[in-house]
Amino acid sequence: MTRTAKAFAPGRINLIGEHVDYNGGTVLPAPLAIGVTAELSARSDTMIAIASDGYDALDVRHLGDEAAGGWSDPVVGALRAARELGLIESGANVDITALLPQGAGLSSSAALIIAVLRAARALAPERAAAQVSDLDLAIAARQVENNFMGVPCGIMDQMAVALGQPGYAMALDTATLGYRMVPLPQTHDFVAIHSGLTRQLADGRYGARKAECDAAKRYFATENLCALDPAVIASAQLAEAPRKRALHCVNEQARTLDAIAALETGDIARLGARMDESHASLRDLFEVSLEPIDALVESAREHGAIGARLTGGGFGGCVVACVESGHRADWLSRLLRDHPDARFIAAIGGQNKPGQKKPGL
Ligand code: GAF
Repeated sequence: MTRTAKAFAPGRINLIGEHVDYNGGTVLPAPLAIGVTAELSARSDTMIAIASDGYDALDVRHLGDEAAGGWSDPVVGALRAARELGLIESGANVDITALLPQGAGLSSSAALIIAVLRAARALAPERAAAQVSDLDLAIAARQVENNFMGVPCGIMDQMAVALGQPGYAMALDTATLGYRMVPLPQTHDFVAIHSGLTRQLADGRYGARKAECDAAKRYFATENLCALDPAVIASAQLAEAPRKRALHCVNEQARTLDAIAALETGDIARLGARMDESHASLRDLFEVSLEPIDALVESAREHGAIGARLTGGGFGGCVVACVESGHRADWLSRLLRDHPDARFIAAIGGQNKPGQKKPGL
């Protein structure tokens, strides 16, 4: 009988710390309950047969294939990585169930890669599987995106997807990969709302921002833009774009550290203020927002969110809003009434904590 293994990997929202994970900074992502499930069965040849309901497609590839620029690249890349990690020797039949929208800024690509890697690990002989930790999977998944798919992303998404825990945000120092789990508040939810605008990390705009940050790194001779002194950036003889990106990084780092402290001490108003400032900086200094997203964020606040911002890479996708749990349903219906193109995707924290008994039950 052919052995099969099934594994799940969640999407994530990032509460704060945007575009700093490839610039030496700290981020605060949290896993969602929705994500991607991969079912794998080993084949004796080197073919990869991929079926996917969520992406509504079938594809046949080869383990030796290079990236083709299509939806199945993450699967091929993940299986090539699984072979390098000693988890598989040949091809596989792969069945993907994806409940995560693509191009929404919720790490659908990292979730797909990690789900396939986890399934490959579950299928592997015990001795081989024991050699591969969740951290190894996160690092391998980033390499798949960077080196196989050609997406120059940082490490936040893969770490959050591979190591995140339901009910917690992950305060992650992307320079050292040190992290600690910070419980989400019982009183508030973080809600992901899709703006209705889809974007792709591979479309060049993310890469352009990365290149501008690299120019700033070269100018200041540092790998860590987040540790620079803002006064030094302000007085630098640097082109406007790299200067603005570097300034965003320094300020975002300070905001993120303050937001983590606020979350840890239950100061939700302060956390919300940092989220608002983060959005303004993504709009004005990092320039990855779009007018309809600014309007959605603005409206989320007007309807009572404690804080709201773009989440993920930008140029479309989702906003995350922090809302009092008891007011969420009402807040959501008013927001969606004003923004017919927007839609609710997921909420975490407060009353949604897995395993948490509802009051009165
Ligand atoms: C995308 C990338 F994949 C992440 O690495 C990160 O840079 C994020 O955009 C922006 O913070 O999700």
